[in-house]
Amino acid sequence: MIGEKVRLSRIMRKGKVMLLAMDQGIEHGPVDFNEKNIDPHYVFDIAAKGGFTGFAIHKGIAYKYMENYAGKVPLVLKLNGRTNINPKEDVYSSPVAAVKEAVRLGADAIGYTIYVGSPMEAKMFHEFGMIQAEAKEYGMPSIVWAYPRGKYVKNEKSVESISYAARVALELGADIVKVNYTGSTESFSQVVKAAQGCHVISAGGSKLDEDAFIEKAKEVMAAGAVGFAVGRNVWQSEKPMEITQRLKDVVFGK
Ligand code: FBP
Repeated sequence: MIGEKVRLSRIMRKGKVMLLAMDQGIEHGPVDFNEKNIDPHYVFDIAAKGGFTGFAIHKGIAYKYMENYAGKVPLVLKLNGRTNINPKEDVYSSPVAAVKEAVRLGADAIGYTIYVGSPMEAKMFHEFGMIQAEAKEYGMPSIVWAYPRGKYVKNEKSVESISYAARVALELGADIVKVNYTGSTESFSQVVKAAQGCHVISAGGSKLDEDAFIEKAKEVMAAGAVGFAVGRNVWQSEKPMEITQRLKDVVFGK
């Protein structure tokens, strides 16, 4: 569908993706923020001036701040969310926004988290299925944050469980799947293989030493992934524009 292609071309530059994520306020709480980055303007500025191919946020932030940044960075609207106060055993992310709101806010993609293997998986599959069908009607691409998580998942970091989650995203119709890195190029290429054409991007994860983060980025790209959805490693950095440039060099090539 033409709308989907047009929107995807804004999220994907030269076939690569570099999203800045700031949904941690719901997912982890304000504990992730400091004096500077607690202000959404600060992080929006990094997204816009840093040339990110998208900014992944919840609707409350989008309604209050997006008008200042429209045309400067594409919007990826997260349509579900959860806090980490709830038990991990039957982890569930609830729909919190509608596809129509994403359209109204001028989003170029929707983001949706699915906890593969959770006892609540069936509900999340159903809700995503309905939401994604509606997104398709608007020509809106979808990016699935696919996490193996919940009491039936033996090891949420194993290559097997992350490959399974990536495959689930393909089968559910996601255009892009965001997974946690498996720790080596060799193992991550198995994840990319499992996803078969559903473009794989890696999470940034908790803040690393900056050289170590760039090494990780090189391994991710060498595995055939198309980029990142990164948050804390950028906006928790003392020099966010510098780490952004280094990451850009890895993702898009110098
Ligand atoms: P980070 O780069 O900060 O890890 O952000 C990526 C992300 O997917 C966020 O979009 C999301 O809030 C968070 O990670 C989820 O983390 P967790 O695995 O702790 O639930």
